[in-house]
Amino acid sequence: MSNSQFEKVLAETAGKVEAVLENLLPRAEGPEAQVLDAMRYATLGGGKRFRPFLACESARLFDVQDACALRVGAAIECIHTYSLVHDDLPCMDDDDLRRGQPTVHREYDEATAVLTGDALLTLAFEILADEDTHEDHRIRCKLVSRLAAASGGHGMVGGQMIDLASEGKDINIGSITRLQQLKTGALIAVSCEAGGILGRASPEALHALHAYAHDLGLAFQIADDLLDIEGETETIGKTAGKDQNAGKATFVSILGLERARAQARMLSDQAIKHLDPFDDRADMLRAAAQFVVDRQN
Ligand code: GRG
Repeated sequence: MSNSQFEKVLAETAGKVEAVLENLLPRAEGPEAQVLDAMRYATLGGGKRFRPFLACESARLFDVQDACALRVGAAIECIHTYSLVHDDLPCMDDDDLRRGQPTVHREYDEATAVLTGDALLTLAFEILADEDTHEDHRIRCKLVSRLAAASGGHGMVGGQMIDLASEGKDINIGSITRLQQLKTGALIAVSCEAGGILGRASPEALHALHAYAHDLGLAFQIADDLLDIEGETETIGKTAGKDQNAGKATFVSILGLERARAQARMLSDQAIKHLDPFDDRADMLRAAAQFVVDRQN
């Protein structure tokens, strides 16, 4: 499958997820309207919707209804968006541009950006806990518990903490791999796992999906590090060269451009191999592994 065919399907899924998010995000009304407006601004203002795509395509392997997978994808996107809003704050990465538009604290103010992230995080769990997400409360509970674990102190938040604590320090490839597995990889992994949970996948199938997501997440992060150096601000929608200018340790600063590129390709190939137990319904996931290393934004 060519990258343009893949991008077409990715964009179609993004459109469906946005329609679901548009409905699930509260209307900006009442005295609290500012935070509700900022939630809509942050969430509906672009983004590839790659994590919802992974949830939908993993769910497709087990013939899960689209509507359920899209709700789970929307919940994961709320968590991802919250992480971006908080990451852009002056106390963290201090960025002015995200998804090609001013960051939330720039468009509104810092307190509103903190509250926007908080409200998106909690909205994600409200969506998952709703009966419309799955009729079986045990499946809903499992989704809540897995997403909470992936997002929290031993997941994305933990990775962010290690990242902040590593600033200005010389860290090795093992440490950066663990940091990125938590910071970026955990949410990518749970996106794939969620499709399997919705579809009551066997432990073997869940294991294969997890192995795929592990390698995919690392390849995605290496590609992100490469884009920080090689991408243009207009194309990537955020300030290019930030990590490099801040002297941050990344896969590229440790491995160099060529070895980092080769490592990303190797991980992408390995991710595709993990999908061997699945039939051609996994072709989009195979194409996604190719896409992450070829993407320009
Ligand atoms: C603040 C709790 C907290 C966590 C922040 C994920 C994260 C942790 C920060 C984001 C910083 C960053 C740019 C990481 C690199 C990988 C990454 C998550 C890129 C952005 O994801 P994409 O490319 O973005 O999927 P879009 O805009 O397409 O959704």
